Amino acid sequence: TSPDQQRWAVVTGASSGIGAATARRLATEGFRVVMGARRVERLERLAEETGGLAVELDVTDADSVAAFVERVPECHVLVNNAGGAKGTAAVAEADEDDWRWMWETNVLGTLRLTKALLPKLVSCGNGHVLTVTSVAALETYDNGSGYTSAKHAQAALHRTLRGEHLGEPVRFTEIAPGLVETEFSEVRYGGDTERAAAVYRGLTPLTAEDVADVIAFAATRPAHVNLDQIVLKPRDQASATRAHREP
Ligand code: 8X3
Repeated sequence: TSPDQQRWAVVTGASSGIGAATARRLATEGFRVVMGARRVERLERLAEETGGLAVELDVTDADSVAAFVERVPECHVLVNNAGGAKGTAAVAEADEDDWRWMWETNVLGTLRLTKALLPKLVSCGNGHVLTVTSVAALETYDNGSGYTSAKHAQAALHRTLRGEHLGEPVRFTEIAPGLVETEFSEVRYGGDTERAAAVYRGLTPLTAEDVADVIAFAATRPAHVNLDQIVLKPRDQASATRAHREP
């Protein structure tokens, strides 16, 4: 690929799970991938493997975002993947620090990266923002309000961009996965691996690669095709709270 044909992708939360799988997958599609995450040593391994760039990024920190964006030469695709859940308290027992972390990573993180990279996404002539939300952006459930509210807000921000940039050469795709087996549940349950494993017990969850496949598909459509919203769940999951599990 000649340098002027080289397409650049930015993936946040790229050190593990959906982010790492997406970085790998976009590299095989011919993108040069700038990978951002706090755990930079993991990124460096991935960068070596994919020929991409590993850059430390904390999406909750405006200075870190500014330094990260400085290192991004061009941006055709932005995958807003950084985020997650912490805690399972009812609203009546809500932990403000958990809420703040969820809103900072999922909502303000997406805002910061998108805002900083939009000029590059538009000026490249064929930009694409893919935001990984969740079925939690479409539904609410008991003991999940910190996360479902953050995902609803992140999705609202993402969907608003579709109208605000109408007429500009930039596409917007929301990816809303259900049960995907990653470090997600371990983080939600504060490192309780037993509890985390139980989330995926008795069914075949999606893998990070399943989601990366869908992201890559959306990102490789012709420039006039905008996949607005893709919801993907395991076959045995009907909604955020309803799954069929083998005993
Ligand atoms: C993760 C899916 O069902 O735990 O985003 O909200 S769920």
